[in-house]
Amino acid sequence: MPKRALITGITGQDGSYLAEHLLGLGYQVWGLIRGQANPRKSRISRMCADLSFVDGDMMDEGSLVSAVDKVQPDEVYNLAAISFVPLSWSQAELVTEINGMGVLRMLEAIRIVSGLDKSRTATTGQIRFYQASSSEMFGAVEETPQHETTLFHPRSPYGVAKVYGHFITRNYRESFGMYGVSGILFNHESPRRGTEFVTRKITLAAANIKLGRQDKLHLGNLDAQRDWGYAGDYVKAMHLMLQQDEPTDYVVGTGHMHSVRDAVRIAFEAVDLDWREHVVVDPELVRPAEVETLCANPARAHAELGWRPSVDFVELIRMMVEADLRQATREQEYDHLDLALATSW
Ligand code: NDP
Ligand code: GDR
Repeated sequence: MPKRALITGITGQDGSYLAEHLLGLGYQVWGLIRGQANPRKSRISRMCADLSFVDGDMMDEGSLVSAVDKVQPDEVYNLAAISFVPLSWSQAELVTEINGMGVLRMLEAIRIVSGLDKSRTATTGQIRFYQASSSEMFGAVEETPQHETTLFHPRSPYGVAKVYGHFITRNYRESFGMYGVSGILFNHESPRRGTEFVTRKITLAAANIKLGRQDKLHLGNLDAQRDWGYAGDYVKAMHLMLQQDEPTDYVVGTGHMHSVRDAVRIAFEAVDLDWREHVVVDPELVRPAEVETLCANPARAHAELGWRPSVDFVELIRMMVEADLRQATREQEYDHLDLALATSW
C-alpha cells in the first residue's frame, strides 16, 4: 500500500516542492485547500497532476477533523501559515490564530481521528505529524550559530506564534505519545518564493530593471543577515524527519550567513548592473523589532538524517534571477501583444 500524506499550505512555496517530492517517492498526496475559489489551486494542480485535494481551514477545527478522517493519512505536514513576518504586526491576532492555534487544532484533529488519549501512549500505527517551526523563534539570538536547544527570543508576533506551535507539538508528543516533530527551518527560497520576501523581491527587480520595466528597488535593512538555502532541499529534510524511529526536533539550514546587501550585489551582477544605481533604502520598510542575524548549526540533521543542502547561496540567487528573467521576458512579450491588439482595434 502506498503511504498517504496530507499537506496543509499546499498552495505555498514549500507545499509545492514537498508534494512533488512525496509523489516522486510513490506517496498518495492530498493538499488542504481553503476558500471556495482559491486562485492558487489551479497553479498547484498544473504542477502536480496526481495531487488530490480536501477542503479545510486552520481556523476551523471541524474542517480539520473531517479532512484527517477523510484522508486517513500516515503523515501530516503542517505548512499552513501567514508566513510574511511584517503582516504579523498589523494582523497579530489573525497570525496567532492561524500560526499558533491552528497547530493545536490540527493536533487535536489527529488525536481525535486516531483515538489517542492519556491512557494510550503507544507510538505504533499513529499518524505522524510535522510542524513547520521557524528560525524566527530565535529572534534576538542568544547564541550563534543556533541549534535545537538554543533559547528562543522571538521578535515578532509571527515568531511568538511559531514558538507556541513548536511547544504544543512537543507537548502532544510528551502527553499523548504522538509522533510529532518540529523542523526549525531557516530561510529557504526558490523561483516559487512569494514576491514579498526579500530574495525574490530583489531577483524580480533585477530582472525587471534589466529589461527596462522598472528603475528603482526600495528595500529596508540591507545589513540583516540570514542563513538562506534552497526550498527544494529543505522539503527533503521534512520527509526524513518523519522516517526516524524516535520523534525529535531538528534545525535545518546551511550553516552560512549572508546579508541582504550580498543578495542584492549577486543578483545585480548576474544581469550586469550596478546595484548602487538602483537600490533605495526606505525607512518605512525597516521592521519595528528586527532580527539582525540568524545562522544554523545543522549538525543533528547532518548526523541523524544524513541531510545536506545541494545549492549554495550564489547558485540560489542566480537560479532565481534566471527564472525571473524568463518570466519578465514572457510578460514583456504579452505586454507588446496587448498593445498591438489594442492599437489594431
Ligand atoms: P507560503 O506563504 O508560501 O505558504 C503559506 C501557505 O499557508 C499557503 O498555502 C496558504 O494557503 C496557507 N494558509 C494560510 N492561511 C491558511 C489557513 N487559514 N488555512 C489553511 N491554509 C492556510 O509559505 P512557505 O511555503 O514559504 O512556508 C511554509 C511553512 O513553513 C509556513 O508555515 C512558514 O511559516 C514556515 N517556514 C517557512 C520558511 C521559509 O523560509 N520559507 C522558514 C521557516 C518556516 P492560501 O493559498 O489559502 O493562502
Ligand atoms: P524573514 O524573510 O522575515 O526572515 O522570514 P524576509 O525575506 O521577509 O526578510 C529577510 C530580511 O530581509 C530584510 N529586508 C527586507 N525584507 C523584505 N521582505 N522586504 C524588504 O524590502 C526588505 N529589506 C530588508 C528584513 O528586514 C529581514 O531582516 C522568512 C519567512 O519565510 C518566514 O515565514 C520564515 O519563518 C523565516 O523566513 C525563517
